[in-house]
Amino acid sequence: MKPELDAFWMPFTASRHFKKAPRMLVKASGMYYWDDQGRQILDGVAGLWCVNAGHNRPKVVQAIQAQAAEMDFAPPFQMAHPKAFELADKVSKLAPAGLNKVFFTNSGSESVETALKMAIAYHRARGEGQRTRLIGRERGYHGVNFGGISVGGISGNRKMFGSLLTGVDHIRHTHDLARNAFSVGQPVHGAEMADDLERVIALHDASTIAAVIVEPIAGSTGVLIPPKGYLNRLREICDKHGILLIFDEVITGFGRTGAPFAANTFGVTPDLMTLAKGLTGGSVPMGAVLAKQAIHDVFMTGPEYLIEFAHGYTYSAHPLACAAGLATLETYADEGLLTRASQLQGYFGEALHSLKGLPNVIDIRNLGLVGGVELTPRPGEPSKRALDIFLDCYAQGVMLRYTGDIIALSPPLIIEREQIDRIVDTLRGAIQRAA
Ligand code: PXG
Repeated sequence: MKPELDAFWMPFTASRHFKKAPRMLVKASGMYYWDDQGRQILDGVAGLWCVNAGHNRPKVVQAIQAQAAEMDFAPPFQMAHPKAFELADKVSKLAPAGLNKVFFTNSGSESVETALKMAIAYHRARGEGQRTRLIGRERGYHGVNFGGISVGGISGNRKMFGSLLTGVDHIRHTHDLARNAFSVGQPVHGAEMADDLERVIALHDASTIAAVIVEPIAGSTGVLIPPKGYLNRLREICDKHGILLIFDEVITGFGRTGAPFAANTFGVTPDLMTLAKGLTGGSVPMGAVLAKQAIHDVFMTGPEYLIEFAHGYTYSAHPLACAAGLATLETYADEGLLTRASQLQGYFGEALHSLKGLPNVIDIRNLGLVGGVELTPRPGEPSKRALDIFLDCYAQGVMLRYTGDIIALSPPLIIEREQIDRIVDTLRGAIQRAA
């Protein structure tokens, strides 16, 4: 290992393995990265599910540069700057009807913590302070802070960190290979899996439950598309019992599913929605929570000179992030990117499903411009086959993601058909070689 690589303790990385053969990116534009060897790499995963408009888009670059020169920072507590209001207004107009309040954070993890706190505080403010319990889902990913890993359903992210939040429970995940393998778009079977929420409610009593949080499509655990009717059923059960429904749209937000948000695509509106990633296209860290008017308004009581919601971050609505967010939304609008996935999903899906029949491929799933290819694990070496495929693709100049033995695809929404072909052809070769 080169000594200069020693100090950086890397996030979610097999760091000793990485530092022996680093994959170092130094430049990006549009659909491509370049590495430190000058190789061009096609980005099949939008950086990390975030670069939805493609890399280094001119409007975004200029907006960040101009903002950095004009005003670096403005305190967000008891002070503000105009772009924060402008961006909140634009995001609220883009959001599903009713989600018209916007609280800014700096990441998806912070958005999740913010939404969970909002849910508990909301019930308390309206006199139901006993509603403190939070319900997540197996195989859910909601970032890495304590609230997020507590409602999250990934044992690897939980087991090292003690007892987590109390008062959390989980409903079952929706992955059902036996009935739904090789589904195109939403799987047909499994709406009834939402009834698992009734089981959890029967155990704890609805009067103790503040909120249910789910990703409309579970991204990190391998692109699990919700069965038809499942999210509607969750919505109905939450309504019946006075429980808030939170959609974590950190990945699915900003065009990934073919509409601005997965809530639009699936026709189900949550009470709170967490966002990050595509909000600034990854250019400057930023997240947000969208809330229904009625949730916000419950806090607006008491003397006007007092702070209503004791929560926020030094960098909430940071000027650089707001400038980047405004320019990113403009780029989405200029190029129709927030609905582009709906035009490409047929082509993308067909290309991806052409991998059916290759050795070890046990499922292919897709919706909008997100896809997953699930493989049988090598005996005794979980996730190694997918790692080999990921490394092989990277060596061929295509960057993908893997999680467990699942290859995940979520390219920038500017992708062209030839680039879809290139990604799928490269993946085909790598799957064959990893047999
Ligand atoms: N919620 C969801 C649904 C996410 O996908 C977060 C919250 C946390 O966001 P931050 O900005 O705090 O990282 C995420 C993040 C992967 C992968 O490989 C996915 C994420 C992050 C890192 C890796 O699938 N999603």
